[in-house]
Amino acid sequence: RDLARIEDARAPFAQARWQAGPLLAGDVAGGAMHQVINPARPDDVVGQVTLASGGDVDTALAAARPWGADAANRADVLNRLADLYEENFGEIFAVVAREAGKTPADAVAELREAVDFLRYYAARGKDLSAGPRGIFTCISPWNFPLAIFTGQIAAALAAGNAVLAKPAEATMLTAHVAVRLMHRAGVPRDAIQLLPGHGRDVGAALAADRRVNGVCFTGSTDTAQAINRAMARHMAADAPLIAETGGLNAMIVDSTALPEQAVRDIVASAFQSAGQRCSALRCLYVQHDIAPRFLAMLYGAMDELRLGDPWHHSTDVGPVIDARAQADFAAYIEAARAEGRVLKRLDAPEQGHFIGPAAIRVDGIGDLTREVFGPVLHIATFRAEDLDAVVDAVNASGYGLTFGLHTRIDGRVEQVTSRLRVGNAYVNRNQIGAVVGSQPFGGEGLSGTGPKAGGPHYVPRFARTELPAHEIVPGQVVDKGRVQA
Ligand code: UN1
Repeated sequence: RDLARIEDARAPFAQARWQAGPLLAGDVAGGAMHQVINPARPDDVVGQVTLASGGDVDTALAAARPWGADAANRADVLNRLADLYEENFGEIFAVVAREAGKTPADAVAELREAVDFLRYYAARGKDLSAGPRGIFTCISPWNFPLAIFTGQIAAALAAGNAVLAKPAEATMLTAHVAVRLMHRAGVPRDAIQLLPGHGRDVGAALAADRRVNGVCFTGSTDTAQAINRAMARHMAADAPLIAETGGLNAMIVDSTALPEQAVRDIVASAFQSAGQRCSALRCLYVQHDIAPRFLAMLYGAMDELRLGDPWHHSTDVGPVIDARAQADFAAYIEAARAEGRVLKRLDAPEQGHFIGPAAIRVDGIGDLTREVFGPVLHIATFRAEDLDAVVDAVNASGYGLTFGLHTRIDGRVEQVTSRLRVGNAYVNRNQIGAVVGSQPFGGEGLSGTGPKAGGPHYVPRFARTELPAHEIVPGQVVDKGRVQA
């Protein structure tokens, strides 16, 4: 019955061509046109986007106004938006499938997470005593074009800020659908403005502008560092960069693990969403004495994966995001093949930007020189006496996002997690799909600045910092937490 409902709701959008562009509280000048093609089907034109010009960035900055409504009103509007997302699931499932290559399972997760963010941050916004910072720039990734896009904006809005949203270049249509629903829910047009465009133009201009009071970013570690440098130019000591970045995520499977469960969780962690999650498993450590049998089971499970058009309900693994990603992974896997390190590789459909999920042998996580953001799993083995050294190697990567451990020895959980520096460690389950509210998500080191998304400390970071009473000096005027000389 649910499938029939999804089919009916999606059907009107199977051939739709979305038109998108800047949504500003002022006149749009507009720049170049950009055509959006389905990454699974080169003949499917999904829509067209008018990119924001430099003039549009200025218009947006000049027009932006923090959301004057009180926190309870803002929360009502964000909750209404959550309802609108749920009511419009047909259009949302269609646009994320055709623009971002999301399978039905991924589309469901995407919508659920977006709705959870809205309701959770709406509630946290009501607990705030401090006022908004002012204008927030939100720069979001293509791999969660609705959930992370919405989560960043919802947190900034819940605290009362004005938002300038710069969606990922690959998923500007989804962003446009979302912002139209934000307007319908009652978010004022000067509190949420959409600036689709190239990061190096629009994103860089927004991050470097001194009228911007904070930046929220999810994406690569390199880009986060560039944003940080751009913000440093105007020395806005109090303008936060809230960044969630890359990961080189490991999982350890010891010889006491339940093999069926571990295999299922590895396949989900490494290959769901075609491996295009910052939380995805990149480097698996299997205890050496179980490795031959265990890995045979894993490769058998990989053979069951169905690659194909994410529009179909039978598809497990969709395409990667674009031709560049596809060529990059193909070259990466080919280099490993030339060295005799490919352990397993699935065939991929010829049409569309597909990469067959692959397993590649490595000695350890130290062999990974970069985050490979696709369906490529690296596999190493370890001996029981080297467990601490494995954890040290994971820490030495400098990243610290997710980690998985499969074991039935209680003491081992403590042994591993007490040394480990990661944001999210999971035991005897998969390591993707953190749940808003109960499993706040974020990394350590090169993986992010914190606070964790979907956790209690996130929304307060978008509000002004309250000064403790002893820092308030008689003779100064205190206005909602900000001290003016
Ligand atoms: C990302 O992939 O950019 O837990 C972060 C998860 C998601 C990851 C989102 N919250 O799988």
